[in-house]
Amino acid sequence: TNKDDLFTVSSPNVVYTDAEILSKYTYRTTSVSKNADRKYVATPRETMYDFKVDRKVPKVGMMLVGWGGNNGTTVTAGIIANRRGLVWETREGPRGANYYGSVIMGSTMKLGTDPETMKEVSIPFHGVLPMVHPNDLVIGGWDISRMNLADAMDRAAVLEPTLKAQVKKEMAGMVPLPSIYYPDFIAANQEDRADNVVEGNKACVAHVEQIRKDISDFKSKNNLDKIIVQWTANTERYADIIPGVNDTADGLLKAIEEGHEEVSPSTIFAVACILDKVPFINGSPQNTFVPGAIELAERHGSFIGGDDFKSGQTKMKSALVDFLISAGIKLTSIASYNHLGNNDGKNLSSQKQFRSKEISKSNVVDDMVEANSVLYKPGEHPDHTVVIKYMPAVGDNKRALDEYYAEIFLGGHQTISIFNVCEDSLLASPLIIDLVLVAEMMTRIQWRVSSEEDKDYKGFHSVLSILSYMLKAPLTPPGTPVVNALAKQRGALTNIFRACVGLEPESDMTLEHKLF
Ligand code: NAI
Ligand code: DG6
Repeated sequence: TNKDDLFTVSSPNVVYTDAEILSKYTYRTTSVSKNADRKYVATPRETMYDFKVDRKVPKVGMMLVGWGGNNGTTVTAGIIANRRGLVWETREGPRGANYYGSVIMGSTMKLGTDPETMKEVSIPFHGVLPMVHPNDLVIGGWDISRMNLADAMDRAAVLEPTLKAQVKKEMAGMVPLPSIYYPDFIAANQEDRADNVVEGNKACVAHVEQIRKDISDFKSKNNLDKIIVQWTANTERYADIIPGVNDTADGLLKAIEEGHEEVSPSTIFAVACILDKVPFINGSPQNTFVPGAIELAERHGSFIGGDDFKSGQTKMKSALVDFLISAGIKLTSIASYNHLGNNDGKNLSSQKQFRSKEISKSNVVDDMVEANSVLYKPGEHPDHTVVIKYMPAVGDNKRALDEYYAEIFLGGHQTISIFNVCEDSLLASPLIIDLVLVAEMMTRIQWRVSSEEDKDYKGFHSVLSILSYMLKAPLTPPGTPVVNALAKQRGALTNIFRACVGLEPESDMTLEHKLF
């Protein structure tokens, strides 16, 4: 075994070599159909898979689109602070760098139970598979604003001055690459930032090629094994889906060649990454992944993931609604208000960009409602309103107010009111890290059906729905359902990682504590 391994699995189904972890894993599901009497028939099914995990942790570059924004500067300063183990004074005393808010770096997973003490043994999530450490990420990226990262960090007004002072010198040397800017896609109020743009204001092949070149230059300059690109730039408006333009891979490539105006900058970045098999994740709500982009990713076997970081209000919603509806309580309305004063809020004060966010924030309870046919008739939904207001004075300190109104036993009512206040970018930055770490890990996991041993191993589907926990409107492989419920999303992440080392899904049955 490797000296960095926190544990090994002792099982005939798991083999460790210097280069790989090989496991045989039996996946058990229940297939449901209806019989002639229209009654459900549930049939247990099982498939044995071979998983192969590449143990060599690569040197990875994280390239952010929108690097000079609040998230981009905050995550960069945060990683530098962690790498250097910084401590800084605040009015509440000294504070040190940490990765709080990152599932991978800040949470644990139950490995199993110690039969002697009967207690659970948990290990850091980061230790389950051989993952990249965020301190080792080499960071770069693009922004339509030329400001260096130290000044951009001041502009963001998120971090303590005593922390900023310690990272300032290093960040002053970081300057975003020029980016592509099609003014129609983001709010008009962003125009004064755009002083760092590649020539041309609509899609073209030269833009795709420029991004590919930027990525490959960054990779070779920093001697990297792999790059992951993430969109944390402004929320764009939705692109119209036009037959022949962006509904197929070939149509999209042709539309770029012909300079069609309905191809967004984020889709250009996605296409550039897809063509080079560089994983691309969209942290904003717009429909970057038009059907043509998804088809292109499938064609090239490239990883994509999105959409829109699920940081505060929506994360709470996907946990709370899951709890209410699973408790048999009939949620009848959700009113979600936000006000914030950062540049994201300014951009979202424009109607078309707000609309992208309204969509991603609104569709997050559908699966939970649909699954409960006791409480809701087909097509019945709780009322759901999302309001976002730009309030410059509160800066990045977003306020999110939510009222959940529900019907309880015998016609009674329950009202739950939540007031959530915190720096938005301090919630989003750890998600940016998790998305990179998990997406990278997925590039080193391969599988095949055990009974088809003569076949080659292959990667997971191009659309990385395993990233759903971190995202408001999870993109899933075409035709597969979206899961919004937070616990289920975490279960998928946890249990896929466990399967890769031949461990059963995390089970809370604890029969060992009940049957003796
Ligand atoms: P921000 O406005 O501070 O940063 C965005 C950056 O993108 C700006 O520096 C801007 O100059 C740059 N930009 C705009 N168009 C660009 C392009 N075509 N190419 C390169 N750079 C471009 O916003 P913030 O707060 O960092 O958020 C970034 C995105 O993440 C927004 O879309 C936001 O809605 C989304 N998001 C943020 C969350 C949070 O909690 N902070 C959570 C969920 C999503
Ligand atoms: C206003 O809601 C601004 C948005 O960009 C959000 O702050 C961001 O999408 C995070 O949303 P949530 O719902 O995950 O807190």
